[in-house]
Amino acid sequence: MKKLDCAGTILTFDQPKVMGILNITPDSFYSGSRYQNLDAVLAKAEEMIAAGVDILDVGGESTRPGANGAVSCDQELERVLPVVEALKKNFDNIISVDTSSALVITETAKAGAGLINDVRALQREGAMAAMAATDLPVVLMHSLVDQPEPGFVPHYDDVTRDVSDYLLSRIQTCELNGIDQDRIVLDPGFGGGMFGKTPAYDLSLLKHLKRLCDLGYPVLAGMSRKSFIGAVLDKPDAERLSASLAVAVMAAQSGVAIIRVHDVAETVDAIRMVNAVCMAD
Ligand code: YH5
Repeated sequence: MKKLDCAGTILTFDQPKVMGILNITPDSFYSGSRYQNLDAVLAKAEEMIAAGVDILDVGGESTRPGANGAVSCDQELERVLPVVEALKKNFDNIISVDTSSALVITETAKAGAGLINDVRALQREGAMAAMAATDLPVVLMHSLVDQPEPGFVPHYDDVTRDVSDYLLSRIQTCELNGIDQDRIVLDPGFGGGMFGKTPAYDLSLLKHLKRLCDLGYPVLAGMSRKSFIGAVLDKPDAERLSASLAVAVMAAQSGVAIIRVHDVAETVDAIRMVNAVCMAD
């Protein structure tokens, strides 16, 4: 059975765990005063916990298209650290930190984070060493691009194989740097242009997601409301919930360990239902 030790809390994956997206970037709901912002994040976290979330994913550097580019590590830490501290103080849930920065990894691990989620798979300067110095698990996500550039057209011969090969090579580098295999979570990095995929590649990755799960590591899938859903349905973010649940169910059936979503209550119900069927005779 795949499992993870998240700073003393053991996550088992008899059924997929739900990770709730707690966006704290200014382009989401930054409303002036830091306190107001912190209160809003805590209220959102409380709502997710009531809905059955397993992991709270805190992100300070917006990777969303149209965001104001890279923020400095200091700014990112300034945004993320108070949130991690407040979550730690108020709740018992596992806190995941969505970051690529060595400084943010080190400081949030000290503050009680249970998991580091890096869309750049520890490729930023110092991130690998900072990660090795903690005991925490890390999500290694595949991305072809460091900063999304409009007009970039990615190409893969076999997207699932190319993504697997990349992630396996990152695991090797982790091992050489003192990060054991039992701390690793893999993520194919759904997300259209942002992570160097087209909608067609995202669909193919989902169709063949079981191949990634069969590598033996816990796999995280982050598809909630993303652009490949928009491309299929021709609908804006706000109208992608039903389809997000459909792909979450498919990911669950493929054997993923963690599903990263905006809509926790709905996803928890969907996964519970999948699990009930899986447990039937
Ligand atoms: C991920 O897949 N994604 S940030 C655009 C959207 C909706 C959502 C157009 N961090 C991932 O969530 N971490 C992000 O609608 C992530 N895996 C992991 N591990 C982008 C995002 C989003 C972007």
